[in-house]
Amino acid sequence: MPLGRLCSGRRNRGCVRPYLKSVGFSMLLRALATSLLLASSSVLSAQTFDAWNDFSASNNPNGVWQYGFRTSLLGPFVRHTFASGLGPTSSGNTTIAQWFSVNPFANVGRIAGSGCGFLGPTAQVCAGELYAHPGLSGEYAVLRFVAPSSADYTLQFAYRGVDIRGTTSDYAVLDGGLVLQQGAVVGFRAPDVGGTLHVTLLAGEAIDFALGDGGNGAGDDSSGFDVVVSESSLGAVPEPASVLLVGTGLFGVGALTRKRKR
Ligand SMILES: [Ca+2]
Repeated sequence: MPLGRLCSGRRNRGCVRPYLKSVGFSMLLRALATSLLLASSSVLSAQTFDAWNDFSASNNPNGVWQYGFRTSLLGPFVRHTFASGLGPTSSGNTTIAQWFSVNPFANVGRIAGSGCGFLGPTAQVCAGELYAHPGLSGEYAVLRFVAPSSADYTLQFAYRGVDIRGTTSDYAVLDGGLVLQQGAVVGFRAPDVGGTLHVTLLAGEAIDFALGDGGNGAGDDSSGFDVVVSESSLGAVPEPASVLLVGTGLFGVGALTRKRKR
């Protein structure tokens, strides 16, 4: 059949309607938009975990988080079993909730109030940052993230020294026995060190954010750090519901097309 003149909207007698117009272009757009909107809603619902916001001094494990230490950089992870709601204070303006073990200490915590205060005579800790100090015999204080599901994750982390005499510690991000990234944490509130990593984790797989003594002992090694983990939207595996919804939308397009052909 030879192509005829396309309908212009004014002279429609004997003309050929454009295909998309013929199946109801607005209906097509509506079906596609609905499918994409519903599919994207599952991506937007991907969870984000903020270690400071989520911190608990009563639960360990605490959801996706655990507080503990490694006996060495590649040593086994040991979960802390003792939490202190009130830590040592010297200036009287700081309370800290923290997990630690009597030996090697290796504490992980956060201040209970707002603003900044001193923990001990020289460690300044502020709301919004977690606090850690390495163990006394080379142990690493560890914040552990355990993947709640098999997915791609983005790890955002930053460390800074918070001892006014100048911290000399080091951080490492580990996936089991694999060091993903490490670096020195030195000085007092010098520019943050850290970064962003993208990883694929199986459900139950752990990432450790570890703080060590920098190789020169654990004196004055108080450090502040931030960790936020989020499921990556780009690499996220579509949820079955999303696939179903997209399929439903495409089915709707197909149904419109078939209806027109009859
Ligand atoms: Ca040190």
